[in-house]
Amino acid sequence: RVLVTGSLGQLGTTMVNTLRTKFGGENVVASDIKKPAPEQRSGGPFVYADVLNYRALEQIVVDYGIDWVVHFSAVLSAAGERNPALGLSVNIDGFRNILDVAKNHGLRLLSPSTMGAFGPSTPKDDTPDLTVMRPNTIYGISKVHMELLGEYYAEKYGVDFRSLRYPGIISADSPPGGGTTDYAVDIFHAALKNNRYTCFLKHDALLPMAFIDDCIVGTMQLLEAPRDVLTQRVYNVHACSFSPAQMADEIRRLHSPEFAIEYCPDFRQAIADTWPRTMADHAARSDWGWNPVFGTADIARAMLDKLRPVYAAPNGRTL
Ligand code: VAH
Repeated sequence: RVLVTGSLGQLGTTMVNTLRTKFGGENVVASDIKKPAPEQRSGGPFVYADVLNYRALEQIVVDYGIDWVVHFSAVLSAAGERNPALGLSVNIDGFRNILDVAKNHGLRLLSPSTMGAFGPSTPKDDTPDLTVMRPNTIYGISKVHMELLGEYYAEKYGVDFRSLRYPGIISADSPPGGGTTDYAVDIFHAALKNNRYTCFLKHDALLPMAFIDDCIVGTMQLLEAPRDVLTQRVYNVHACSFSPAQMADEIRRLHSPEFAIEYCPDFRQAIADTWPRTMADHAARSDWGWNPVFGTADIARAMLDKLRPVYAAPNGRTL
């Protein structure tokens, strides 16, 4: 049985559906601290789980006979700069609770990391798995802590800890919350709604990105990989890199030549400035088969195709 924390978030929503299709609804326990919409309640168990409460987590693991945990609860980069105390408690204290539950109950633990774990002194092109890691955001600092503590528990207590450093993830099914890469989702909603977008990053802020389908396939691959094929515990994953201006060009090509974008960079540009432009992910490819298929144009097409019907509907959803 699998427990997913943060199951109502951008990644959790899709991951729960994928896990349920594969393992059966009852075998995937979705959890969050928010109240699920009715459709998010169907398909299998949903429980309240505050990652800051060790006992409550332990109770879920015992009651449901959990074997694997996919830990998606986190305060993302922009949200962490707005509220550092919250970032520290969820990303550091919450992770420690999850790790202790994994240790005490023999769980496999997949807890994603991020390109945000790199910092201003990290080489920006083809950033390797092993390199300088001195991030200057609460998010990055807490994710480096997560990687190191996970590795420590793996060495010392034999916890089956696995992690992958995601690029920005783009999806149409569930909104991202509080990230620096969120513009790459917002831009499609704005294009379809108003045919114009004000971007909080600069036109040339080139960042690694991946489409949700590739992200979930890869996460499942790492989750299910036999332990002995993994030569490391934390893997870079990269699919494509683009800037806001390049994505705006794709939208003009695929949606409307009149699409207008203006740039009003805010504090999130300073975060983006510290992240890689591209990441090297050879180990993920050779160890467990990471093989993303969506490039920049494919992502643009997929997002427009998925969101067009939403905005064509009389009560099109608003951003
Ligand atoms: C953020 N999307 O922007 C997240 C992320 C790769 C970056 O982890 O904070």
